[in-house]
Amino acid sequence: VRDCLRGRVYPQQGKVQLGGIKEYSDKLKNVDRIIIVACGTSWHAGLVGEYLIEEYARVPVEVEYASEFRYRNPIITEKDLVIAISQSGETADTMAAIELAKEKGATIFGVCNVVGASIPRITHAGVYTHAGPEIGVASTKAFTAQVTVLTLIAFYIAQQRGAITRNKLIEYLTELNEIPDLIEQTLKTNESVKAISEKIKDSRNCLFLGRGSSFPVALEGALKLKEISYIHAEGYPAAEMKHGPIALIDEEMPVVFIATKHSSYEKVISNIQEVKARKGQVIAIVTEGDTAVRSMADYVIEIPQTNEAFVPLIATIPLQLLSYHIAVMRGCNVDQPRNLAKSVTV
Ligand code: F1P
Repeated sequence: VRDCLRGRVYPQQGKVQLGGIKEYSDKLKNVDRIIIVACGTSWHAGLVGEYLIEEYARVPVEVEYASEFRYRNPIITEKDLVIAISQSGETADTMAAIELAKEKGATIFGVCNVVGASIPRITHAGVYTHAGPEIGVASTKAFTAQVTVLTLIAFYIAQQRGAITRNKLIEYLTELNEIPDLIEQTLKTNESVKAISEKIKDSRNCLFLGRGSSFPVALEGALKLKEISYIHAEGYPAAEMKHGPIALIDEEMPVVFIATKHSSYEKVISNIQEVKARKGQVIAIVTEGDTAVRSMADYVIEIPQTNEAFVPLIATIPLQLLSYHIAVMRGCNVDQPRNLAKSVTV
């Protein structure tokens, strides 16, 4: 994240600089709709981007699985801005989605980790995430870097459109600059996450729930667990639980909540009560010093207090650690999970 922010954020001046996309500042000022296309973890980063861009820049955003988008006949015009996100920059579905949108005249930005990969070569402009090489197949630091870049894009568009005051922007950018330190602090939860992993490592299923921009974090937590430990896991918006997944909850079911002290805190607490009433095991990611969730949950993982906009950057870390420890305890190869390829090029 530090590398990702370097040279891009000037808090004292209230400025965000994002290389190539600066040439499209007029387009960003007037854009009516943004379509984000991606696969897997990158798609989850795109969903976080949707929350942030809509919240701060007030531009409507649609987030599409590239693997589906490319095979339908989507309505795209030259007025649209398409943001393609890919760690590897080689994902065939994302490339096909880009070509389709390009044919229809849309402007395409890429958010990619590998300098000189295929996707940056077929987009009009873009931003490299500079997360460094992902050693394992499952995306981890690339996700954090993608979310960082999307956060900056949201602020940049908000700035171009005058949707955010200069003082507010300075405040956000100053806080964003502190995120690398907060992530380091969050990594200190490792031992307690390992102890929790020991308790739930033999589960057959696991549910991840969150609201707002913590919903994509829940999806990503579930995907990591599936990818590297082969436990069946589902991510849901917490409010959707009562529309189906609640039927699955019993004492065998660990339910991981992202329950930080932000806008939907009270509502998440009532979701936790619903799970406890059905004897589910609750593991909650909470804000440091929280007492209300602690008194209900079976296990809590504390993360530092931060602005709601930056919760996905921090809350994802303990979920990645949780999947990692569970996978190691189950004897799985965390770097090379079965059936998964680093980049899906067909
Ligand atoms: C997309 C992706 C990854 C996943 C796995 C398969 O890759 O779904 O998120 O972890 O590696 O591919 P990319 O387009 O972000 O490189």
